[in-house]
Amino acid sequence: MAYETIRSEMRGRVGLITFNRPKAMNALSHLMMKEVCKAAEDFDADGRIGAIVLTGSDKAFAAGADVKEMADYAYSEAFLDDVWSGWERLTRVRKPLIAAVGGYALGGGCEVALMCDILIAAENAKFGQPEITLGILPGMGGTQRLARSIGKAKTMDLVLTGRMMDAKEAENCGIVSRIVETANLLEEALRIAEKVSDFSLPAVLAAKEAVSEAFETPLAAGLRHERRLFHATFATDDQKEGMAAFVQKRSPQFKNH
Ligand code: CO8
Repeated sequence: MAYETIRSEMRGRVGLITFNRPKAMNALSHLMMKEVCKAAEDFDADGRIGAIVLTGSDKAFAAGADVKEMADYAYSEAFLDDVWSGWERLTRVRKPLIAAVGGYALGGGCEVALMCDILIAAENAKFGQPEITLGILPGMGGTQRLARSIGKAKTMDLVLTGRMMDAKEAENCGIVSRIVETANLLEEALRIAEKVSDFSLPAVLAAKEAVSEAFETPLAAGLRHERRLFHATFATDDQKEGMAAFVQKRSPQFKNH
C-alpha cells in the first residue's frame, strides 16, 4: 500500500515503519497517525511478521504533533474530534513494537516512542515534552506514561520546564532500553527485532501482554494473570519444542503454535 507520510516495508520477519516528513522534522500530522496505525495493524495481522520497528531519520524520530496543523484548533474541535486519541491504536498492537529513536523525540514524538515496548536510542537522541512552551500540556500520555516509568520528580521537571534530556539521561532514568552509535541505529533495532521474531510468537505475545499488564493492575492481579499465561504456554507445541531443543542441545524450530 502506498503511503504519503511514512514508508512501510518488510525486512525479513520484521515490519519496518519509517516516518517520512523530513521537511517538518517528522511532525505527526493526522494523516501520519492514520497511516502509522494502519501499517502497524497490517503487520500485526500478518503471520509472516514477528516484530515491528518504528523509526524516523537521524535528525528526528518525530518533533511532536504538527503544530501548524493544530495551531488554529478551537476547543470544540479538539474535544469533539478527539483526533489525537487515535494514536492509542498503537497500544493495542499485540506484536512487539520497537522504537528506534535518532535525533529529536519531542512532545507527541516522545509519547509515541513511550507507547513502544523496547526503545533503542541513538547517541544523538533527545527526548522532551516541550508542550508547556506552546501554552499546552502533553496530551497523549506524556504525563501518565512518563510518571509511571520515571517517577514524579523527573516527569515534573520535563513537563514543567520543557527541557530536553539526552540519550544517557533517558537510559539512566529507565525509558531507553539501549543506546547505540547513531550510524548503527536502524541496523541494531532490526537485529533486535529479528531476534524477537525468531522466538515462539504465542510466547512473545503473552510475554508482552504480561509486562504491559504491570502498568495497569495491582500486583496480585498482575501476578495471577502472569501465572495463567505461563500455564497456557504448556498447551503449545513451541513449549515442547523449546524444551526438547534445550535438552538435546540444538536450536529450537518454533512453529508459532
Ligand atoms: N510541527 C510542525 N512543524 C515542525 C515541528 C512540529 N512539531 N517541528 C519542526 N517543524 C518544522 C519547522 O517549522 C521547520 O519548518 P520550516 O522550515 O517550514 O520553517 C522545520 O520543521 C525544521 O525545523 P527547525 O527549523 O525548527 O529546525 P531546528 O533544527 O532549528 O529545530 C526542533 C528543531 C528543536 C525540533 C524545533 O523544530 C522544535 O522545537 N520543534 C517543535 C517541537 C515541539 O514543540 N513539539 C511539541 C509539539 S506539541 C505536541 O506534540 C502535543 C502532543 C499532543 C498529542 C498529539 C499526538 C500526536
